[in-house]
Amino acid sequence: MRRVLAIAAVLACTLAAAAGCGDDDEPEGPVGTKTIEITFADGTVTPNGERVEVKVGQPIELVVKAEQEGEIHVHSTPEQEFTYSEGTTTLPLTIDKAGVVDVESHDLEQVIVQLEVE
Ligand SMILES: [Cu+2]
Repeated sequence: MRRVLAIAAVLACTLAAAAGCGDDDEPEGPVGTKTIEITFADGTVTPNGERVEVKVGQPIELVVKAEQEGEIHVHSTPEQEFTYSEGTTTLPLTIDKAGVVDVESHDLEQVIVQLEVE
């Protein structure tokens, strides 16, 4: 019985997070810049498909750390492409339509983050 309740609590929590409730570290208020750190190392990338909530028009900065240069695709409409260099590169971007936008490395064939734009 106790176990069933625990599972129900976890489910409720997951649903709340999916709906955009309270999984943010940032305080509510004027929309600041959303910084997303992306690290390429040893043929992998971090994060790895994680969902990140942003607002329509919110300034976003992808801070990319990499051992070699490469390219990031942002599957917004229209699509945006960014190149980063060896070391740390900061890529500013905004999404002006609501929806889920994949940010991908085609070199690794990997979704880095999915921007949940609302
Ligand atoms: Cu792409």
